[in-house]
Amino acid sequence: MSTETVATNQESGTGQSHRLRGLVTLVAGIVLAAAVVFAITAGTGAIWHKVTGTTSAPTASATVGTPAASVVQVKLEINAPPLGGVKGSDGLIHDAFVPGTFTMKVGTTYDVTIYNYDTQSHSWMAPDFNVSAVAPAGSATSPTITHFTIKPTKAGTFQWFCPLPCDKWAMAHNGYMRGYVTVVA
Ligand SMILES: [Cu+2]
Repeated sequence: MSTETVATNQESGTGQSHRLRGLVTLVAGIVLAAAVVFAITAGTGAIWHKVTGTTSAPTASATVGTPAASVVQVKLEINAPPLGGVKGSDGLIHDAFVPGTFTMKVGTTYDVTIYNYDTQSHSWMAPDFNVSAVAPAGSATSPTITHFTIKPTKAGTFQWFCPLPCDKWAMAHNGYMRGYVTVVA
């Protein structure tokens, strides 16, 4: 707005003073904007520090009466190099989640991470755990990373499978595009 005023007054005799006033307004505006940005940044920084301090407090969960829950990390790899899959009983390399079968404990929280090295997407679906996690297509050098959480509530053997059309043989064989999770008490 101030720049326009400067431009229209440039031809008249008072152009110089208007121009100066416009400049002063502009500089003042910049200084004010910088001060606001600084204030916001400083404020955010202070809040961030506060939150970090609170969450890292080791006694935080104990104060609310719940036992400190440990989260177990589980890594699943699809077609990881160098093989790019798992050899089947037919002698061919097939699409596979590795591991395809594993054991979990009732009440424990598992943070599962899927690394997909395949150039097509796959999915880890287990209705018993209410999980349907799609792992988007990646590559041998740059796998996609997908997270999901499981907290088993009852013991038993539960099937998981990849519902996306992929390697037909693998989809029909446990340990490849389907498998079991054994939950123990
Ligand atoms: Cu699949």
